[in-house]
Amino acid sequence: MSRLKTAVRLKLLETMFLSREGDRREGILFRQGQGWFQISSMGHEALIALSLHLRSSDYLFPHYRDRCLVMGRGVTTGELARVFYAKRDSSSGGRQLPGHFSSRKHNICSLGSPTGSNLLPACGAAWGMVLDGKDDVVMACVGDSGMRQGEFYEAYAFAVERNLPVIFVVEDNEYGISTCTTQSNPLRNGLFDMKRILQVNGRDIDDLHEASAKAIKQARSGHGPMVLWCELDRLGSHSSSDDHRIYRSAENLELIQSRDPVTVLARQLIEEKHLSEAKWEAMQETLTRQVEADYMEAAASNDPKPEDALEQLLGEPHGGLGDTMNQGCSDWRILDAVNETFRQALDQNRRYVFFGEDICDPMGGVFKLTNGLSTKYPDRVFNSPLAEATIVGVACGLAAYGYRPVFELQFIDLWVRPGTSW
Ligand SMILES: Cc1ncc(C[n+]2csc(CCOP(=O)(O)OP(=O)(O)O)c2C)c(N)n1
Repeated sequence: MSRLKTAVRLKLLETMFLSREGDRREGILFRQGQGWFQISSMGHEALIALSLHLRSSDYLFPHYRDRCLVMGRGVTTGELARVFYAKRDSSSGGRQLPGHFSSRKHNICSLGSPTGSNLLPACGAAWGMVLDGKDDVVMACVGDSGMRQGEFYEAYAFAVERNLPVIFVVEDNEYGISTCTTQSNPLRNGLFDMKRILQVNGRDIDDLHEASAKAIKQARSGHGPMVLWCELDRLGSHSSSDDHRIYRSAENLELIQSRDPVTVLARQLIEEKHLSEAKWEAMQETLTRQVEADYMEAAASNDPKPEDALEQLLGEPHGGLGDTMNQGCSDWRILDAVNETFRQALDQNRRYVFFGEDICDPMGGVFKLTNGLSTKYPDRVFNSPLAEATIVGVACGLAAYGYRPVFELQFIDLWVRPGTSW
């Protein structure tokens, strides 16, 4: 395995410590009754090395333990502190939980609370890159427990089917809150085509750097998705609402502390004489003071205002279709008007993409709404797999990336309402 240059290792150590200290500071503040929730990334810091091969035009759909990875993309402690306090001038204007990282500037898309729900939108963004003919990539991260959600398998299947430039990063810390995942781990259960999996020591920046180089190169060069399976440790409790001493043994806690990636990297650098004990002490002291100052400044900044509540919800409306919409014939059925609207949209704006079950010709949709469209616009009208989560999730990602997805759910009334008889 090749080693990163010393200057890079020192820089990564600095950011890893900053991330660790930010987590520690938030833990203290939470216990003091400041802030509403905290989820720590302690133990996941070495994942910052995954950012080294990413370009600024690539996209990241992070896991909630990726504080250090998003810092590797350029997010600062001050910004994260404002997210912790849900301040007005934070990435979501105070709407999102801490840990639901986002940054428009750095192409970091926020996750929702349902685990695994960031993966299909990640595929949507990756599809947008392919439609644009770009060689950018998407990195989409998930926990080892969250990746048992159906969304992971739908996302993986869609990415393979369409050869999408996605690197799925599984952050395998062996736990989903209190449940040990060793029995349910699909990698150990032999579920994957191993050609697409790279197993990585997720505690080691060099291993992560090397493996991500391979995965990103494959995705960037049009060979489809890869899964980076990173083994690492969750050093703290699941969240501020949990105490992992209830379900983890003292021996296990001692073991994971002994391989703490921040301490291990600092010790390596000291042993190799690239860092002295005194410098490491001084670095920790300076960074700790810096983090404290960032949180004090964030605490004093403005809270969101009630009148901001409706801001950031909708994008700019795109140009309308104009008067031509009124030129239909009096004998048109509603579906003829819808079909004509779709045709004009595709005609006038290359950002429109259609996707749904059976929407292509010769079927043209089970209700014929999309009749004729795939014949005229084969590069923007596609049949989807029979997978509604894929349709909705990919639409979200493609829209966030800047397309105008018109995605059809064939039937919405498949579920019987309580009290309704068949
Ligand atoms: C769909 C859904 N079910 C349950 C939860 C509650 N929940 C939040 S995190 C979590 C465990 C996730 O573990 P893992 O994916 O391994 O990530 P880790 O916390 O270990 O980093 C659970 C059960 C949720 N947020 N969403």
